[in-house]
Amino acid sequence: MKFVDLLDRTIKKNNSLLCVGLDVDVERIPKDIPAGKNIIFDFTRRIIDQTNELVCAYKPNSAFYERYGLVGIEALLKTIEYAHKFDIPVILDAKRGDIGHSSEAYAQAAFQYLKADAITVSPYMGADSIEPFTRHEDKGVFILCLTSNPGSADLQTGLPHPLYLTVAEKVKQWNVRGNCGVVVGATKPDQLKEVHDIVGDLPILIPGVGAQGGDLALSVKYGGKRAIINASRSIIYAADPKAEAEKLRTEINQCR
Ligand code: OMP
Repeated sequence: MKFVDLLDRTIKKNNSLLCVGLDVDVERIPKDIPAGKNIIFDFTRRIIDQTNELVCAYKPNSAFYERYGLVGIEALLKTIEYAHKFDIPVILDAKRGDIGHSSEAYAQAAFQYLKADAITVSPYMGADSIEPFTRHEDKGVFILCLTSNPGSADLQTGLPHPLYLTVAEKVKQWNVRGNCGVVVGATKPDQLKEVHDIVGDLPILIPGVGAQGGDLALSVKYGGKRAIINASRSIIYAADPKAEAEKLRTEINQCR
């Protein structure tokens, strides 16, 4: 099944645009989960058990697993496999992008080894760095358009014709197989509207609500019908992740 169809099906089934980010920090895992080599997967499995009826996707950020070495990579693999038991699509947040044959190696790692359904990539190296990902026609490719961090002003918004608008225009051209999306931070709602005006109904991954203080209502309003609203820390480290996910899903739906 194509990523966008899987996404649409899950949005509908769970009546949700919420994406829970699985950014694991062993120091913050609740103490009732036993320490040891399975701690990371035991934690993500619990979050998935608690939230799988409330989300449209999960987004593990690869860095939070890679930093724990082999144990972390194994946990990432098992986390993706476990999310699939509930038919929830997984967006691997890896922000890849390199010369063609290196991008193809990254794509194989993400799609064939880890079995992610979609990936985040950087547009910096241009079309031939993106095509090795979009070549995998059933997989989704989210291209960083305007990121949520303060440093996005250095290159993305500071130029006479802002780079994020050029990226949005390019993504439309690159979307020949219908599997591209863009990433726009929830901290930039006005620009999100501009991007949506360019890319239309392409999926827009919108991280930055919760811990980064992004604007939820405007993100939903301007993100369109495939706005994927991601929150990581504010959900997975809440005292009750299920209640927090439920609350955020409801808030999102009230703005739809
Ligand atoms: P929280 O701030 O804890 O909700 O986490 C946000 C997640 O989204 C992290 O994994 C970030 O790396 C990621 N992210 C952003 O915060 N801002 C962006 O512009 C892009 C991403 C991303 O690509 O997911």
